[in-house]
Amino acid sequence: MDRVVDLVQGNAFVVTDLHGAWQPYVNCRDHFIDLYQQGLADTLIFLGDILHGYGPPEEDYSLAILWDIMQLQADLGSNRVIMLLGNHELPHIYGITLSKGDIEFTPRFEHALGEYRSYVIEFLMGLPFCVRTIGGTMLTHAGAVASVATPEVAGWLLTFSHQKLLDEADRLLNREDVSDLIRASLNIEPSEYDSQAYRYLAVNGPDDPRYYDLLRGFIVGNLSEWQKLWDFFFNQCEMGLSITFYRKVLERFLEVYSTPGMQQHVLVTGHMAVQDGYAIVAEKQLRLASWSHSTPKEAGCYLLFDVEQPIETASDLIPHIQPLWLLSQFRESSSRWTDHPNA
Ligand SMILES: [Mn+2]
Repeated sequence: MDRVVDLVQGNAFVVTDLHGAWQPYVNCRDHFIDLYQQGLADTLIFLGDILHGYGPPEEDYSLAILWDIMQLQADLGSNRVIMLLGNHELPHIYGITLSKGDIEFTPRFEHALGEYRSYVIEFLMGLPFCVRTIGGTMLTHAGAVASVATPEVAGWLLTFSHQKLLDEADRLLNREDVSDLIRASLNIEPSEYDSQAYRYLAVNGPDDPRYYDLLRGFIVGNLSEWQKLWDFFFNQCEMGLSITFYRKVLERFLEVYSTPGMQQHVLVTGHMAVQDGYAIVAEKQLRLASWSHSTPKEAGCYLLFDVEQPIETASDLIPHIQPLWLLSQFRESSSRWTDHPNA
């Protein structure tokens, strides 16, 4: 499967990391539609991490947003609405649990899926990993990391098959003694498996066709391929490195994910916290935060740029960064959207 979308014309409207926040999502969507109808924007791009609110369940609209994006894509076309995979979507494809400190992100969404499960998981499995533009701006969820910045790994990721990895895990699972595996991998007695499978993956007992998905997730997480896949979606970029070294990693990354005619010079990402909505990293990366990762959140930004305009350094994109929030507009639209579906 082709995991890259190449854009050769039009204006791209880019937002990142909404993490289940309904009102910011609606602001982005409606603003894009306004611009689209005026002929000022052509492609809406989400840079992943739509899922998983950090707050209480009643404020987490992850499923409602994802469903709305799926509808919007069906209405406008997959060339108009692009959602990239992020590290908060990826675990759900594999039944892997994601947590940070005390926060367990994945169970809430697994339980919310219900009758939507097969459509949503199929949608997540089909998501692209990156966008390249003719002007040289590449978009992806996280940043550059040495482990995925080789031609071999790039070739593997750009045509990635989730099904192949799942099939490999199923093959290994069938070879194992399940009780031993439960004890060794999950560190529980087999009698406790039912409740754990329910808790993490909403699996309803031994008759559920997904009964062993929790175990399979553990197997996937221990495959060497998983680590490289995860590195692409979750990495810390320049943190812990000298900026000179990170710049080299970044340039290598951009080089190996380029093709002739689609030479990429600048990387646009979300994923990490940013003061006032955006930051330039190592001259070649623009880190954008539309809501969750912006400090303060109301300083969140989107990017609106002509994909044909040649871009050489991240600062070339600065004139195209716009604030998402005008507080008066926020108050007005908050009262307009009181009937949102709850996730
Ligand atoms: Mn992320």
